Amino acid sequence: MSTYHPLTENEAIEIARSLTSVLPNAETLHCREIGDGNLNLVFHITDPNSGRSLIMKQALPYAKVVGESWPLTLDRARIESESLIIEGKLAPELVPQVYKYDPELALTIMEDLSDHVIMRRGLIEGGRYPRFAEDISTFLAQTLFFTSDLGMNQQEKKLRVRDFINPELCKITEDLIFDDPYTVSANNSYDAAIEDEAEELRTDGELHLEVALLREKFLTQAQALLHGDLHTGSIFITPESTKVIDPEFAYFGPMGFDIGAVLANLLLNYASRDGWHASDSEAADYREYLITTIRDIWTQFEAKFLKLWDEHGIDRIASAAPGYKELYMKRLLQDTIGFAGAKMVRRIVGLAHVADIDRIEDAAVRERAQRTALAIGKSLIKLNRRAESIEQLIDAAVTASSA
Ligand code: SR1
Ligand code: MG
Repeated sequence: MSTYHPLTENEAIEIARSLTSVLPNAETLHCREIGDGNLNLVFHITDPNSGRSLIMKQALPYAKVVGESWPLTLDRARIESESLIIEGKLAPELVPQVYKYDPELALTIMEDLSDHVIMRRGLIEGGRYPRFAEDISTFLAQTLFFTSDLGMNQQEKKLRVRDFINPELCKITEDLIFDDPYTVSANNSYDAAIEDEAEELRTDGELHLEVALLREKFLTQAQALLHGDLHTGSIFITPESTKVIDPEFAYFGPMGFDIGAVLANLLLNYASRDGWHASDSEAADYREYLITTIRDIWTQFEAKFLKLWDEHGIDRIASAAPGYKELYMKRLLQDTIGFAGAKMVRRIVGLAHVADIDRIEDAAVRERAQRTALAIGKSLIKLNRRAESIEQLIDAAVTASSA
């Protein structure tokens, strides 16, 4: 059983039986494969007698969303389980507990979070999450600061960079975010109604320059250990709790890529609201909630990151050079805004879309949401190097949605 092969539900049950510390005295176990993501199998295993349960996530040797024609390394299961362990130490309570990692089977066995909902779905349904800004800003500040040269020994960091070289998963990002949307690519997919927008993306030189600069950062800047795919489908949530899952795209890259991913996915939801409310005023009210959340995330992240720097900074030069901190935070905001824009654009014209927009049934409302998301995305990409404040991101979103 231990040689790699995709597990059946019965095999998953047999493995679960050996985890007696999580499922003690289990007699009948139930198992369902519930993976609805782009890449992996996910087994949900429950013991109906005790009510205990766990999740088993198995990497497939190809990208499930495309098929066996797109081979993919199983090493991503190691990257994911090691990242979860690091994140769990830096941001306790904000990631699932890992019970076991099996390298042969590319299998991570972890805490079941099915009392939470996937945040993308929660937002589509109009849920409000009062803890989210506080939790995600803590997750970002803790994980990014303590894996950067500001917060960890710089020689140890280089060894960590080696452990998290993740070329195949990074290549997906490099293609899907920084290349395909701006060219004719077989990976792209979008509604015929927005062909004019796709054409504009292929010919806008100003946009191409900014995307090339963002791509250069993604390729070269090993600033901190990123989650690497921090969209709202990678977050489990309730009003009282936030759990970040799925860090298989983890690698050392520019911090703004993770922060931008969170903001981009809130903005994609923002662009979709007319598709999910009975009245304009309800949609406007929810958009206001999203904007407040975005503002709070950046403001709280910035305050927490600077506090960590003051209290735990290990880099004498970075702490002492006059003006360095201010410049560092300004560049981080600019990267956040640029990567947020790039992440929005790819979700409208590229390979993997978001349900927030794709599941809007009315074609005209869906088209409007797609155009709004592209307008916000493009304006953030063009704004990035000039940005001085999070209010400029907010203004760009409000302006694009009221145009
Ligand atoms: C082929 S994988 C497509 C997308 O799914 C993941 O969640 C990442 O966002 C990736 O770009
Ligand atoms: Mg994922």
